Amino acid sequence: MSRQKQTLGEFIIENQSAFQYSSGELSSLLNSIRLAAKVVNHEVNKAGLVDIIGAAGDTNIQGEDQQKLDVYANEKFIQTMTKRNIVCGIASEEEDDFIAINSQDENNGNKYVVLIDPLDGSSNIDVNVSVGTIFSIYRRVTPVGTPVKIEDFLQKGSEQVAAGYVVYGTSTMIVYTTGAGVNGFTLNPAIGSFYLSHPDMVFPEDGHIYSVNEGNYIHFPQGIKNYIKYCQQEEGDRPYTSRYIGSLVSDFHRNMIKGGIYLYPQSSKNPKGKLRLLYECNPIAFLAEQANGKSSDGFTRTLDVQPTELHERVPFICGSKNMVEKAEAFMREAHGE
Ligand code: AHM
Ligand code: MG
Repeated sequence: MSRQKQTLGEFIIENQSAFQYSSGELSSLLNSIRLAAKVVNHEVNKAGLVDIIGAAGDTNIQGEDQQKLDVYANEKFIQTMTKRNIVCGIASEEEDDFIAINSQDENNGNKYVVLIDPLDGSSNIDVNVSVGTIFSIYRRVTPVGTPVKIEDFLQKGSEQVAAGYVVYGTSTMIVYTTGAGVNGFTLNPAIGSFYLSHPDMVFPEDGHIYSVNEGNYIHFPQGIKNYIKYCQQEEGDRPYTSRYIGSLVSDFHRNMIKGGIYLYPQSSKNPKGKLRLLYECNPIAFLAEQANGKSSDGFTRTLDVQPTELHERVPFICGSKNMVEKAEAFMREAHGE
């Protein structure tokens, strides 16, 4: 069979044995994410029909309440993973606390916890701009068959066993890693299957795109201001192109394919940045490193940060290796290092 025609389902099974902890459990988990992604994709694609089928908060023709899409996506992902009984805990950007799933049952041998941002960039939905789902998978650190605890979720990003995203864009894609490179699969909506379309994705080492919300420029640290000025200078292959969608998944996806850097730094408004370490930065950082890219807060590798709370935020700089290193050099210089 030609590799290009491989479906995601086939790919998951064929690569199961290459995974060091292979037991089929991770494959089932990835398959459940694949299924939920299809359901959410269907709903996201109807988002423009609000005038016809009713907006969030309305009651539809079947007497069902219309939900906001981020709430819908949250429920779908949690339901799919809970019903199939393949994880022992889930933490979601949409929930205040983590959810334990039969984890106190001593017959429950499930080892994995999932952290998820069910619909990232959801303010873009109303204007028909792409959004994404981001997920991150760890092995629990507490013993199997005992209740999951907060420490199962507060692991360093370097402990991830898998991570990925779904981008609901001009086409819908799942991109994921289990620590052996990054592969992308595109949904054929006519058939409802994801096909391997982007095998072995890698960041170009250098790039010409910088992605940052420049409206916050005045509040940025000096190192970031200096780096942005560097991107805009006319010298060598600069000035670079500025591209900012405001959907992390889409900005990252484009930068990985074309070469670029994404920055959401700390600012006087958001002293720890805006993005969440566990639901957004760690999974994207794992993908970046697996694709020969780099990710840090300007000083520390994202995957080395020890989380202290579920909804913690961190400054985030991620993308082509040489670009991230340049931004880090500007940060160090501004700190007098
Ligand atoms: P969200 O989790 O509330 O959707 O926020 C995350 C999003 C990212 O996808 C995006 O990169 C960023 O927020 C954009 O923020 P801003 O509008 O401040 O530039
Ligand atoms: Mg988010």
